[in-house]
Amino acid sequence: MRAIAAKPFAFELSLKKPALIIIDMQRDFLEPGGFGAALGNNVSLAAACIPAVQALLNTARELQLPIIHTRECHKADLSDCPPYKLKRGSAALRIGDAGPMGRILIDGEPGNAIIASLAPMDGELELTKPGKGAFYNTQLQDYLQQRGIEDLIFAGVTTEVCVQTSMREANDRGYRCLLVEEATASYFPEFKTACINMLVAQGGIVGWAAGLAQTLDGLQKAYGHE
Ligand code: TIU
Repeated sequence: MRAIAAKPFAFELSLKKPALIIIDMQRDFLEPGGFGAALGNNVSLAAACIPAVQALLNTARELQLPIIHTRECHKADLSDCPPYKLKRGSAALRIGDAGPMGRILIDGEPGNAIIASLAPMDGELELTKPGKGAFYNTQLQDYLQQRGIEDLIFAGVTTEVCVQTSMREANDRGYRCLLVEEATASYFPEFKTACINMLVAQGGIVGWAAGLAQTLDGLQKAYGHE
């Protein structure tokens, strides 16, 4: 069987390749001085997943899977940022304020870039999103439908915020979703564990979760040496 060993049961791989969607591996969330740190978090906890995301990305490139990278960001005039979102977090450093890596969470600023080791390559979609979910106010649904993509493999940060929101949005739109456990991280390890348990509970109410080794093995067996 072409499948990835996963929870709550095997994730079958069809002839149509799944897309890899990497959520918000941007400096804002992974390096000191960005939005994640401004919210009071220890960003090294999120950065711990970088090597696993790299391994997944390398395999997806080798096997020519469609690849999508998202960035959470707002327009320079903040017209796409809800007032409540602006007011939350630390008063000292809010969205749009000047920080050590440029204006916090603003499209095009140095801190908003995807980290160099995971930088998108030609042919990969780099998707800006104003919300936590990757479908809200973006062209993602059109992009996936135009290519007939039915299955999504998720990685990125943070597990219980942007990754979970995007996975739930995708599940409601009919995509089968697999989250790769080592390739996602949270500032709160206990939230990551609870989130994965929630997603796969009740027979996979939102989707599947699998280890990195199982995912790479399943993908190689299904799509390698074609
Ligand atoms: N704060 C937090 O955990 N996450 C976010 O604000 N955005 C994403 O998850 N990308």
